[in-house]
Amino acid sequence: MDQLQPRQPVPSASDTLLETRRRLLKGGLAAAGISLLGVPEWVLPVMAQGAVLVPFTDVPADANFTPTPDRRTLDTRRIDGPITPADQFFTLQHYGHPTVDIANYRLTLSGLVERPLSLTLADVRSLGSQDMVVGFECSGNRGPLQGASGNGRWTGVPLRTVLERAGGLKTAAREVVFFGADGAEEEVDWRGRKFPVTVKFGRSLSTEKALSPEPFLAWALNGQPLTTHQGAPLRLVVPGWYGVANVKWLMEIRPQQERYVGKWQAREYRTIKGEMVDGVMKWYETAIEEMRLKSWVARVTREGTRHRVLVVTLNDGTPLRSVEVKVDNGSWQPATADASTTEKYGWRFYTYDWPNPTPGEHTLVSRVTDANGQVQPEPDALANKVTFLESHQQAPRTVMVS
Ligand SMILES: Nc1nc2c(c(=O)[nH]1)N[C@H]1C(S)=C(S)[C@@H](COP(=O)(O)O)O[C@H]1N2
Ligand SMILES: [Mo]
Repeated sequence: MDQLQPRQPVPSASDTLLETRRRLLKGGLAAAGISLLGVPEWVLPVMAQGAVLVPFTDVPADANFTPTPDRRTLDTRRIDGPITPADQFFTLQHYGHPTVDIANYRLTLSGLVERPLSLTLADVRSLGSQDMVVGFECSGNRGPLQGASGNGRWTGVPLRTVLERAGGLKTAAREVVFFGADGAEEEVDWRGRKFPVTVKFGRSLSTEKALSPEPFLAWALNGQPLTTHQGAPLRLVVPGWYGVANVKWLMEIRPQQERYVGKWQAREYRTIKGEMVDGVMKWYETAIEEMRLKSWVARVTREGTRHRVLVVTLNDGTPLRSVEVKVDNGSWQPATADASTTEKYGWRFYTYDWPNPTPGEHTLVSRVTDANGQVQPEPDALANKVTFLESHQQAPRTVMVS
């Protein structure tokens, strides 16, 4: 998996991030994409009238968010409400967009179901319909912009209802595997030999998770049919889990007895982390499942002399106890929960009113604590996590107050 950062305009030797930062520090705001009035041109229409963005110095003001077919990240400084519009929802996939014949679409239930069958989209939709607000991020999402994250209202049917339609699972089933329409011919390594295999994007859930009430098959986002980007016509959504679980262009559901160890389950998406056990460093390799407790500073706005910090959180659905913000070397200050974001599996917004910041550069960081007393790790607490997935540590940001 490659970098999930926004694509910057190709930098010339003199136009690096550091350079932008230096220009900002020198007060050359126009050069950094700020208009003469001191108002960034990309001020949010949705921010309170007269509110302006306080520029971050850890990303260029004119960072380029032009999407490619395989990568679209959200400019999180422009978040304008709890629901991410479908055309701004981050998207990524590993084999490009497959061609799915929507008119003749069939979802196949194979393997250890009592009655193997295939369903049209209308069949699936006839099983029932419910809405759920679910936010998720790619497990590769990380700072400073955290753009591989989104929050939407999904419409679909519980997975277990669909499994029941196939007569339920045979008792031997231990996992349920989900395959997308996308894939490729690949050389799969095994003991130093390579085998040509047609690989489909696949992920599995334990039968216990698959039969739990939450996972569902979705055909709509924010009231509109899924677009190709979002996995039309049908995708899996596993609330509280990292994005990789949410198999798009879903074609086949296959309960099986064996552990599924396909590439996107067992190899590409895993965390390798060292932990000291009795004074000895031990290495653990784990799968990517529930989202870890995370918060991040999305933006700072100024309205008159009033400065406000917006913090966004995501986790596995455990209720939250508090969110706090720290400025420079100050003490942690409580942030206020936004009443518009109370969904269990959705983004939660918190705001912190920053009293009288002095002109100049400041560092801001947020931390979230859940109802079990679990605290978001310190910025350097995950140093022994050598793969960048699950980067949920506190993420300091720098802003320039004028
Ligand atoms: N079929 C298929 N589903 C997929 C993927 C993929 O490559 N193929 N990528 C996964 C990953 S890694 C992420 S982060 C999410 C992204 O979902 P989105 O594009 O709707 O934001 O889709 C997941 N589902
Ligand atoms: Mo991902």
